[in-house]
Amino acid sequence: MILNHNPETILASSQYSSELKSIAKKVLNGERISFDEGVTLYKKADLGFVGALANFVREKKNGNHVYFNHNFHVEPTNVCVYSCAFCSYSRLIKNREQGWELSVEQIMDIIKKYDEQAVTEVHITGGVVPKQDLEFYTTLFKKIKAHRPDLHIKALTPVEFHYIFKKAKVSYEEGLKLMQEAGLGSLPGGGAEIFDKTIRDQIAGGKCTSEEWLSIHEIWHNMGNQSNATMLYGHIETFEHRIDHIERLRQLQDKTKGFNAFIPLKFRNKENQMAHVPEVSVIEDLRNYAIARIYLDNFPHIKAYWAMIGRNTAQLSLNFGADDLDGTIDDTTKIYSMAGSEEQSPKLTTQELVDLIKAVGRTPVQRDTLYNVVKEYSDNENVGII
Ligand code: V47
Ligand code: SF4
Repeated sequence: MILNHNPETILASSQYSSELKSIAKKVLNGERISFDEGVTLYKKADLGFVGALANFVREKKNGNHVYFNHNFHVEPTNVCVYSCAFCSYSRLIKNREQGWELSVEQIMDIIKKYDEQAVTEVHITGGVVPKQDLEFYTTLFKKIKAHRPDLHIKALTPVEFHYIFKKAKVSYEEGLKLMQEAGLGSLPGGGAEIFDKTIRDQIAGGKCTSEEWLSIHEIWHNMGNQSNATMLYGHIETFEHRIDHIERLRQLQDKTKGFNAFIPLKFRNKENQMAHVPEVSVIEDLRNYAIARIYLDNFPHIKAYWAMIGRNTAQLSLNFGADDLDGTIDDTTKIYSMAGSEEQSPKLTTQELVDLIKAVGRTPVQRDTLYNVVKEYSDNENVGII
């Protein structure tokens, strides 16, 4: 395996087949690779090969920059009407006494805790319960905006929207418009899991379909807004299913250009119904970031969500296609610690994020949710007080 970020080395090497080299030539010429070529990368290309190509694409798109933001999460409930097999976090509605269900006032108390802090984004998502309906969320968003107009609300996934809008008997268009008017700024990428129906039915049966997930993002984009997209990988899916997933995202992005970041989410197997399924290796995580970077030629950013993958692998991923680490988080999410992530209390200071990025020779850039630059940390510059 060649671990060298000069992609020309790959073309010159006798180690790689002509099939792989023809894919490399396409990537280096800025041409799009096909579904079958994507599958070939997963099946036949080693980490050195996909890493060099992904780094080439990443530097063409984002130079040496690594983005992060100042954010925190609110998880309004961990009770859920669904019971996805991979979820370690939710408590079924019949066991709701084991979970939490926050009121609008309790959430506002969390928001107010950040009054003196320079956070730019609140990320709100969690389980699905009847009480947290359209009225609940529009009231919440209005209150957050009245209290702190500059705080960007990145909230709810199509899983939640589909349930909420159906219950309120409004169309996706009407519902999203009401959410936007109340203060919703953008959509996070959750709930996508894996789009293939047979796998989705097995691991996330009953919640919104892949078509519904894509349709909600399309409508949101057509309203002039932006969002992210995730893929839950490393469980019972095949490489073909992963390419099918990112192919559907690439097609929608061609139409709308509304996605900012693609976020691969590694399946973590602690205390869920799929605990018998082993987790994939770090090598596979890095290959997956790299192939996503190569395939999704129309996505501006690939995010390595450090709270899920761990800060060490996230740092490594910065040389394998990823250019975004998400944010400071401030120990406000339980989804991954409960699923077995090495980050049991996810919290990084600005200085820690900056150091982590500089240690691999990249330039840290603090961004807002929509990737406007807040501050670039050039060499030897102190972070100062945040
Ligand atoms: O949809 C749940 C995943 C997602 C497990 O848009 C699991 O910026 C692995 O979407 N193993 C929610 N994954 C989190 C999410 C997200 C996170 C960070 C940033 C953004 C963004 C979005 O978490 C769920 C599901 O796919 N998940 N359980 C698990 N055991
Ligand atoms: Fe509910 Fe989301 Fe967990 Fe599925 S992944 S059970 S929808 S909280």
